[in-house]
Amino acid sequence: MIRRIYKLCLAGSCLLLWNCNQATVDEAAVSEAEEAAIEDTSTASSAPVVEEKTDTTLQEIEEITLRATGNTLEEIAFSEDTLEVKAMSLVKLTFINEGVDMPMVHNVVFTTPDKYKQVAVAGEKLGASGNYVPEMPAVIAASPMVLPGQTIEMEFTAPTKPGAYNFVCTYPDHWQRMHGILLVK
Ligand SMILES: [Cu+2]
Repeated sequence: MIRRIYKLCLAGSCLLLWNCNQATVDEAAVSEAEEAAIEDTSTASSAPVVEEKTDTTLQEIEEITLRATGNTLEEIAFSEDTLEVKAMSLVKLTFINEGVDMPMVHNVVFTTPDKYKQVAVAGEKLGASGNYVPEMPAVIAASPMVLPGQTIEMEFTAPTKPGAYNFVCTYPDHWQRMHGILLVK
């Protein structure tokens, strides 16, 4: 009887040992994978860190004001046809909605060159649930929707590459009259 219990114990401890070995092997595999993941992350994040260094302290600030005027679909317009900013500058935009009545809701969306119509049409399709601003690479920066009489302030970094970019209001049927050029110098 005692011998039998001993045998059982031996078998049990063997099983335990085997389990332990398995666990050790698995842990090693996991930590190797983790190390690889950490290495990957560090390599990937090293590039943007260098970029940040170039524009935080020396970034120029451009303060600009844009107004949305008019109180009907036939009148609506942006107060400026062209906004001019320096490449890579920090743009601080004050956007004033001078509309009075409720349908005069506006936003200002900055886009890559000649993409304002495409962005506005996609925004229109997206509708109110998406705030009329599509998630597209052509969108550089976008304000929230601004109600009649409201003023908002927003900030974004101007594109690195000089050129004639655009800005547009993506509220349905506004882009035809409400668009302009963001001249990046
Ligand atoms: Cu508008």
